[in-house]
Amino acid sequence: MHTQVGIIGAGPAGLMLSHLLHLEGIKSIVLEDRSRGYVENRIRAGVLEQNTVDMLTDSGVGERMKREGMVHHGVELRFGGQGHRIDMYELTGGRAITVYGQHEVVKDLIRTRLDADGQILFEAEAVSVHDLDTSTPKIHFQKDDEDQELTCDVIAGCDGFHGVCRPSIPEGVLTVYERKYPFAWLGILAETPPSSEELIYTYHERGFALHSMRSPELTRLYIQCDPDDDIQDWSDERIWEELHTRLATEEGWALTEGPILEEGRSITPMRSFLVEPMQYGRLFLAGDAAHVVTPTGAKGMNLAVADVRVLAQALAEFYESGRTSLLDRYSETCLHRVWRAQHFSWWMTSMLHRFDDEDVFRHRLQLAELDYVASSQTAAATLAENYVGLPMDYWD
Ligand code: RFL
Ligand code: PHB
Repeated sequence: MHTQVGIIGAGPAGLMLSHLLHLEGIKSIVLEDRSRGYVENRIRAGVLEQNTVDMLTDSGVGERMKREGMVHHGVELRFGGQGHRIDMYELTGGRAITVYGQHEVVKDLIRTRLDADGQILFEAEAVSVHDLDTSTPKIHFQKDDEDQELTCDVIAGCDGFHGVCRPSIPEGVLTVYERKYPFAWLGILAETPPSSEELIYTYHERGFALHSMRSPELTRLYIQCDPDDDIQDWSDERIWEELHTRLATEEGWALTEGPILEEGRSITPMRSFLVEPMQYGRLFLAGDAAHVVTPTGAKGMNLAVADVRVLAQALAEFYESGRTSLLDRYSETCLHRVWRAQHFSWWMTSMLHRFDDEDVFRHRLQLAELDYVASSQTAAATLAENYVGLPMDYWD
């Protein structure tokens, strides 16, 4: 089997890349370990920054998002029993976020690729990658219990944090940056209308809580928990009690409860992770395969699609003229944005989570910082412009 670009992974990065390449007349095959049903129902991110919305719209896959996505102009910071609205729209000269589930983006991209006769092989596990430093790299994969080989000009490693591509790069090539945090997020999806029109990021003595949503009927909620917690130990009653306590306000804000859906229940450890460079020979890493940010900044999926936009443009130049100037700069170009997002995500995480109960000084510093962001236009503008996403040409 042969194609121009062999893509491993049908998450937002791999699917968007395949779609953008198709628009440039470049052929690709996507190999995905899981079934179509699995990737289309995997509940993950929900916040699209303006760049992502623009990219989906401009490339012709934004129609359902425009109809069903919820445009938010503001976000709330809640601490000390009080809410403080950050008017992102006003502070950024008219930029906003759109709340639309990652799995909905994945569904839209899969349908668009298949309608255009694109090749996505589901339940095809890439086992190993070979000849990365030659002009004919190869992917060995298994489908229907058979070993198969895909040869290509370029491999795009869009296979997420646990994929096969990054570990295949020879030792000594990559510099790894990593930070683990002493907490995790317990996430749930509840069948109940959101209790607020906008997202609420809460800092409470008992830990972080986030009120988000997926639709007018579905609420997405997260609470900070211990990374070693067993999900079985979190009964529905305990989850709701903790959410009520952390999200409570002095004015008596009410959180509406509803049945918790099994598919949305998860515990996610917090980590910041990044490798440099994001390339080795003809292998290019994109999205979570190259970097993971803490979810507090809502940047992971947005970075994944920003990476592949850079990669698609570089590959377009390569196939049109044989030049590799953009491909050679791929990693450097992406890493400006990735490091900015790493910092923003780390900052939001540091400001909004309970670290050490004994460290009262740190707790007071966090409150002082929140107070500053909530009351200073300048500080609020920093949060707003990062949250809605810096424009794609910001570093040009
Ligand atoms: P993905 O989505 O992990 O896709 C990788 C795909 O590769 C497949 N795969 C393989 N296929 C074939 N052969 C192999 N050997 C393979 N190994 C792996 C996998 O099955 C999978 O389908 O990576 P991608 O495309 O880079 O996308 C990254 C995003 O998924 C991720 O960054 C976001 O979900 C992070 N994230 C958030 N990002 C946002 O932008 N906004 C948010 O609001 C947001 N909230 C979140 C989040 C992630 C969370 N969790 C669960 C980690 C909230 C949470 C709780
Ligand atoms: C979500 O809705 O899943 C979500 C929203 C904001 C975040 C993280 C996750 O920062």
